Amino acid sequence: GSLAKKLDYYSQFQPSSLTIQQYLDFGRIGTAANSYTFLKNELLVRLANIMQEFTLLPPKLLQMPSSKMVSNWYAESFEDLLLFEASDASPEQVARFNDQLTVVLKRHAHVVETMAEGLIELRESDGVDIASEKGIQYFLDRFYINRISIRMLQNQHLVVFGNVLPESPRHVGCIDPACDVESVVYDAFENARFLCDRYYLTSPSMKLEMHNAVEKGKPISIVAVPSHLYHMMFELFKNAMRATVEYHGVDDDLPDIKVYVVKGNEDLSIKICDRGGGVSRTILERLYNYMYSTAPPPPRDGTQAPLTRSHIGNMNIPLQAGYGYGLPLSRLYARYFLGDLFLVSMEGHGTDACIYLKAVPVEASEVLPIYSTSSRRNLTMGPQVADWSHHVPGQGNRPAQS
Ligand code: W6P
Repeated sequence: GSLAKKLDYYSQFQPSSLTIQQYLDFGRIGTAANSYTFLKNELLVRLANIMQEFTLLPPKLLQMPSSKMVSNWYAESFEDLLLFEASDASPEQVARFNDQLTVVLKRHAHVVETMAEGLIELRESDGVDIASEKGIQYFLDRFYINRISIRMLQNQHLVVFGNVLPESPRHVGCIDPACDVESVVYDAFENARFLCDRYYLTSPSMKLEMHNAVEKGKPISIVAVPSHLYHMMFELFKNAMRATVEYHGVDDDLPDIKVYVVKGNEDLSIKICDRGGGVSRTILERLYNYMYSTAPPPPRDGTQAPLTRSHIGNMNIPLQAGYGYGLPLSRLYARYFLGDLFLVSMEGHGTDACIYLKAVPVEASEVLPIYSTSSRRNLTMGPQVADWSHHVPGQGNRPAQS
């Protein structure tokens, strides 16, 4: 139909990555009409690029009711925005567009939870093979970073040119041009600590060291989206606290969580070190795996005894959906503007979580998935023949495959 034609058309274009500096400039000196003209096209391009990848998911997953719901939301929003394709940038059109954006934002509010339901439905209907799992992992990283970027565009437009209020007079949309990293760290720590105290009746303390290597002795501030930074820090603190309390026990003295924040010429680096016993590399890998981390949220009515394994593992339940996507999503928030998030763990000792962010606003550029032959291959690749050999317990020598 015509929707398929429009999808094909818009997915031929690569999304235009913006730097955080461009977002700032646009928020400061741009006009509503220009923003509207850019956005109505760019949103269609970003939606089309990811909708094409959606269709390449394993058919079994696409048949699940929840996946169908999500896919329908994208189709609806794409169609809603197509209505503005040919319209001019008059104040009336811009106002209508803003109302439509508000509808779209609301429609997509629960995409993450709903996709997680889809994965549960898939797992319950029958097992998931390794190849599908790899494709799903690859897709979800791209899908969620695409979603972060689309919501960023919509939010910026609505705060700067619509009637959504900014967090403070300093903010440009959801960007803080002078984000005080120390206060975000304390805020995230205090809120994680509140949850930890409620669950365990104890919590570790934090030792924070700040080092501004660029302007010695000055507070560290960067151009950033504070909510993204908060999300990452809160998640890492919850994990570090849980590991610390579980490893040492609620009755023992707990080792501090040590945090280092360093601003260099290129990078803002944050390291969060716990002595919570660490995890093996096998388990470390699973922490980023959507399939592995997808569990139905436990009931909230208190029918289960407190402090069972599942409850301990879900200190985050009161504040979020509880699907355990905190870590993979945090890594996407870091990567979104060319940063990164790593975990380095020593089993038997503890874990270091490192976040890197671009300290220079013109270098912090959006990382966006592009629909291409290469993404199609990654999504649809069948099981690959091993090109490294190692012993697999329970399997003898295997005949060489071609
Ligand atoms: C752990 C596991 C983990 C994940 C993320 C951050 C900190 C930690 N500590 O033991």
